[in-house]
Amino acid sequence: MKICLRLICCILPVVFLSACKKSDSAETAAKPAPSTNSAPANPAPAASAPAANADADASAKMAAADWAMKQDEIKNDPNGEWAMQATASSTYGDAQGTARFSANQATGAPNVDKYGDDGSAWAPKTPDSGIEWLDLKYPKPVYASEVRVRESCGSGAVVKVEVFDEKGEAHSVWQGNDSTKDLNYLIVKFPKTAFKADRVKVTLATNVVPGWNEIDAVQLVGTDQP
Ligand SMILES: [Ca+2]
Repeated sequence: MKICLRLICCILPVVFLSACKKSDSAETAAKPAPSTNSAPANPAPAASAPAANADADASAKMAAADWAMKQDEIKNDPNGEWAMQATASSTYGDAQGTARFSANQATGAPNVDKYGDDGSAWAPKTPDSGIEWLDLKYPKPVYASEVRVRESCGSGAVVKVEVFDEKGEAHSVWQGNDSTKDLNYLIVKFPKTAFKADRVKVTLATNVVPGWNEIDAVQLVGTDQP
């Protein structure tokens, strides 16, 4: 199924893009919840519209620069850490270990450069069947204040983010409508936890965004001190 999609992608980029994109209905409904926001949008490649003028080119360049700056800032955030280990509800092709699309592809720093189907991200077994989750472990327990989920295909399907205390108890830090589009972060901010967390669970409803929903990386942000 996915191989078919890739073949189609080579021939018909338009078809491929629509498979990874949020549906129109979801897009219009998407309004960032007060406690979340996305990094500046990853601008789509400039369309070959002959009407494109210098102003449009300039603002597209500015938006692209803005996106790149934000991606770099997050990647190098001294208070951010990347997962060292992950498990998931399912994986594409039952990928194990560090195979393409395995849960472990969501560990470490982001390594997907382009929005679309990519084995350097985690993908669940099926594109649209419903609830799926990714459970990530971090090297250093921190008093957490933010989780950043880098979505790389079928963005917008995250419905819940939880962090775990040292006793293994889950604390929901966000639940709502994910407004992330294209290759970008769902940014979940919350009051700093009273406990140290070293585990994050991200839950998706893959049925809300048609096509494959993939996660490249998840960053936990926090400090040593409460
Ligand atoms: Ca990755």
